[in-house]
Amino acid sequence: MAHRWKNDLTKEDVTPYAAFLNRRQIMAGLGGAAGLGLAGLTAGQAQAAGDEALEPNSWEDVTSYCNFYEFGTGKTDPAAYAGQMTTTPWSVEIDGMVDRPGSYSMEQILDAMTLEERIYRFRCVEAWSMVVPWQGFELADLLDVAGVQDGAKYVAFETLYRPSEMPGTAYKVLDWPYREGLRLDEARHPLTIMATGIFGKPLPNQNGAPLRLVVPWKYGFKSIKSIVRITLTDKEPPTSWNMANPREYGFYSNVNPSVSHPRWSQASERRIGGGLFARRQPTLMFNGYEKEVASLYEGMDLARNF
Ligand SMILES: Nc1nc2c(c(=O)[nH]1)N[C@H]1C(S)=C(S)[C@@H](COP(=O)(O)O)O[C@H]1N2
Ligand SMILES: [Mo]
Repeated sequence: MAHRWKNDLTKEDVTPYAAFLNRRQIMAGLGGAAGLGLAGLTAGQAQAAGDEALEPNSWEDVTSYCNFYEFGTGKTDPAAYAGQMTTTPWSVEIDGMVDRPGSYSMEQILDAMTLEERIYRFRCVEAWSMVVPWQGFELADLLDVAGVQDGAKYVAFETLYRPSEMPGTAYKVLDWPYREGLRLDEARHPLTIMATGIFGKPLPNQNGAPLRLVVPWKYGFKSIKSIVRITLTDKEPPTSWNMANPREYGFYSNVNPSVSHPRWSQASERRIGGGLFARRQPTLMFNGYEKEVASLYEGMDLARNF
């Protein structure tokens, strides 16, 4: 396909992020460090802490600490219950403002796409984060297969809704099916991917098999799982979390340390995976992808459009 991509975060590429963390952690170590648990660190140890923050999380972390409310609201519910979801056969309906609407089978999609790997930081609105090696393809490539028509401005996504295999949908915590949306330019951005795997293996069900969105500069809930419908539209689509609580969850949901969630700060995050150095770390604007995506929001008030 048109887009060729490689890891956006090789060891070399992430050095600026590590350096940023190191500065913060060294400063913290010199000042009131107790809260960060970094008192007494030498510069060398802080360096190691920064590097560690960029290592992918373990398979265990990524596949056992999950959010997938269709299987329950507990972090371990998806790993416990998502196994019953049937993912073969699978197809994705692509409709709305496209030249070639229709039902695209997973085989057709995989045939048309070249899978590659990218390591992305992943930041949940609940202020925890992970680093995940994904396999997938750029969403833009799939949109090109369907042929986006002039006038389309947004992309809407829907998750499978199959109550017989999804015990969590018995509870109206969200208005099922789970729905998400992006502006078309966000959807076409080369960082926006459709993931089909993690750690070189097919996606486990709890992580959104067989196909999920990953938008690394947005809070995790934008990364909708187990997608069965993609709709091109000229209107901002309704999204599940915004419908559930518009005060807490906006349409954009860009990672932004300076805009607090009403119930908790977004200034820092706890990296999942424990260990002495995996305490809170500062959250970066656009989750560290500011250079790549800030231009999408030029002239917008991000406190209003949160
Ligand atoms: N269909 C669906 N997609 C979803 C969710 C969900 O409940 N249902 N949770 C979201 C949230 S809040 C997060 S943080 C991520 C978690 O992805 P992971 O469990 O694979 O880490 O999935 C997102 N996608
Ligand atoms: Mo989340």
